[in-house]
Amino acid sequence: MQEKLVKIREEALAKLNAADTAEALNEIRLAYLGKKGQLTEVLKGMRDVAPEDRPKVGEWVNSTRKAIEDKLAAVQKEIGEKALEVRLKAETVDVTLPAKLPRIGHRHPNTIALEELERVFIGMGYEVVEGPEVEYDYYNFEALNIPANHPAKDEQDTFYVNDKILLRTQTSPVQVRVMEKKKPPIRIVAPGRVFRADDVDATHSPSFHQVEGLVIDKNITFSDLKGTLAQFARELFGQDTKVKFRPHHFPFTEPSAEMDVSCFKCGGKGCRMCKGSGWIEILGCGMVHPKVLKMSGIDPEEYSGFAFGIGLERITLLKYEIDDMRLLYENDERFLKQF
Ligand code: 2NL
Repeated sequence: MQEKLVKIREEALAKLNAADTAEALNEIRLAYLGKKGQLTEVLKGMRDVAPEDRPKVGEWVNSTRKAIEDKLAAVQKEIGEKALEVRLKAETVDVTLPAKLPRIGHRHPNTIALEELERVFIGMGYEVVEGPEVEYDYYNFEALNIPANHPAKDEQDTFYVNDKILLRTQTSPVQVRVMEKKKPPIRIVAPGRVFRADDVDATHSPSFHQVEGLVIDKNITFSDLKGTLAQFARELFGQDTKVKFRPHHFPFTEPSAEMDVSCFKCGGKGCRMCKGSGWIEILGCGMVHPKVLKMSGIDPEEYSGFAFGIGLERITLLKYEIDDMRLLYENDERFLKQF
């Protein structure tokens, strides 16, 4: 019996010394200590041992079991440490490798043009104001001297939410709200998205952007309008830029005009950019109609003012010599990353 136990121990310890994986260890554990293992078999043989020898044999069995268990634990620990070492080596991070650079976007050409425009007016003491894109018919039309049956209100020109609420067709309603709330002097620009029920082509879109401006104070004259807008044109298109005003009509201004700038590409000689005329149309403007002042609670006997409206996309297309407005809305990266 003792001999058998010594043999079991030596064999088990030798196998354990050679084992190098957790699976191998488990197999050895089952083979010697498991329910059908060799030591268990020996214990079953106790029946045939004389009663007076049983304590001694039991002790042998126990010491053999303990020797195998101790060795098993030691080898298990060793294997675990080796595995950890291998893993740590494999997972080494080389902190000297160059980082992956994140792709950083930039401002949309429309935003670049808008911020340039805002900068010019802020420099002249204007405040930038914004307002709702969904407006009351009153602020978009009525308060701007465009009455109920005016052709500018044609349903085909405007998106209506219901008969009192619509998508604004200009940013003037923002300025009307300021006139109602604030006592002059007023010097504001109102940039923002506007809507028209237009089909898409190279120069039209149902949603585009406008920058309107409004100045109201005592003794504001058409000279102030001309001087301000000429200065604006020079800052935006260069100091040599000339301006000219052509008579026009808007319901909310009287008199009204459209302003052209001398072509910044050819200097006025005539080229493809200005279609040979030497001039480029830039904005609409005029002296605020007395009726418009009155409706918003400003006394036209005491105050006067001028206003203007600029199509932002038009400025962006000119600035970057882009010939199709649709490019601004398609968000094609190959186009956008050029600016
Ligand atoms: C254009 C013309 C214009 C205005 C907008 C305005 C606003 C108020 C009162 C009076 Cl609150 N006028 N805005 C005036 C003249 C022209 O826009 O062709 N825009 C692209």
